[in-house]
Amino acid sequence: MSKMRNKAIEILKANWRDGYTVPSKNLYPYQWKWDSGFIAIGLAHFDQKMAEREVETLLNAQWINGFIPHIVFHKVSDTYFPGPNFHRADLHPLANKEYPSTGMTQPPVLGFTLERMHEIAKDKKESLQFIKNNIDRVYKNHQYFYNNRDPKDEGLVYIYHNWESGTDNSPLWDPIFETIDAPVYNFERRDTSIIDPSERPTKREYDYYLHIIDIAKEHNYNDAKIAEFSPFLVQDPLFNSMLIKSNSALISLYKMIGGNEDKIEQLEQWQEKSITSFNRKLYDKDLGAYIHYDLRNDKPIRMVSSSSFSPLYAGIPNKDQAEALVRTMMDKFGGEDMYLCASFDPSTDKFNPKKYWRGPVWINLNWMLYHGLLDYGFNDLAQRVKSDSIEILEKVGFYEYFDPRKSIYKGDVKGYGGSDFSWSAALFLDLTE
Ligand code: 9YW
Repeated sequence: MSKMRNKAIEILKANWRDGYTVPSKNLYPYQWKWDSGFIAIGLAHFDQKMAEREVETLLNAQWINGFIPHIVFHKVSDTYFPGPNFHRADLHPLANKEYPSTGMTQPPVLGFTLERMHEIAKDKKESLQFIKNNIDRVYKNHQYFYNNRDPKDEGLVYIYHNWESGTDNSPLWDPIFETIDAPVYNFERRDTSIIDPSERPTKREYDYYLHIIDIAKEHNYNDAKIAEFSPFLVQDPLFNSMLIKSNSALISLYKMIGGNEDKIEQLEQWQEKSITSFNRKLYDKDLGAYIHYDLRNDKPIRMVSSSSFSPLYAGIPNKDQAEALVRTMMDKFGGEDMYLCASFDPSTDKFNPKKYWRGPVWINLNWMLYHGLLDYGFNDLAQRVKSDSIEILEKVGFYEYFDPRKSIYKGDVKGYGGSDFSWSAALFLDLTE
């Protein structure tokens, strides 16, 4: 184990770029928002200062309206497409002038990241000071979400692009893309010259991704216009669970540092409303799972993915719902021949065990599910998620995503996507502390 831990630390040090960490050398040469949170948790295990700098650098890229972008393009690189010249975040009048970025976001990890970093920190005094210095910026980010991403005032925020979900090419989005008339773009992908194209999204999928960005750009990334015109507008249980988990973390942290009663009260109001709506709108009793809601076409997306179980991590389900989730997880994802937890329902024909978010196991989702299951007292299943994650990483190394079928782990087998992948290394450190 200690050999693996040393390797994980070595990877994180090699991916460090003076103030932030790239998810994977060449493949992802910038700072990604949700990666950054998970990475900071790993860094905290061996270098508190590095972890703090990681978070601070991301927060420095925050916009005047509280928005935090999904990629911060610190140094121009020609190994990734689309870069800053395509995204043109500067079209938004409140964009950060100093840090070029995208005009979309990613799941709100920073609240629970700060809380976990504080638990890990050796120097609690220093950590407390760090929290005092930065917590309001995270609060402002939550305020941005509730004020700008919830047009019907439901307590549930929307994402306007599949890249905002973090689960880029999940089959969840297929029916939405069928409603969109995207042009055929002429561009040069970089990812497919680094990674086997069969493990990545298709060219046609990229056309949709670019087209949705172009529509947002036509409106200078104005939130109200995006809510009105974006062909992709979804309430995502994973994204909202992470926001709710981060709300709870902010409440605890504000209580710890004292004062800030107004913010605590606001956070508690958001929590109550969000959790009620979440259970009313996103829980599907027949499926025994949480689902996504297509706000643009006003209909539920009745499919089960690893995101369907993420509300466990945020304390959203009641006891009956939590039990139903566990049954669904075991029935559909948990066969003895499978590692938990496939990213998409293995019992459907959309499942592809090799392709990115259409089936492979991802360590960040497993990390959330592990904690969620533990919180609800499903100790055996939590331990299985944890030991499955460790076993895969030990078998093939710190890749980006992994085949859930146990039968293929013989002979010369590898993980998929980028190697020496930062959050796989970081969360391994946290799972095996
Ligand atoms: C892309 C960096 C990102 C993750 C996403 C994952 C992938 C590819 O890599 O996105 O081109 O943005 O899907 O969740 O943040 O690791």
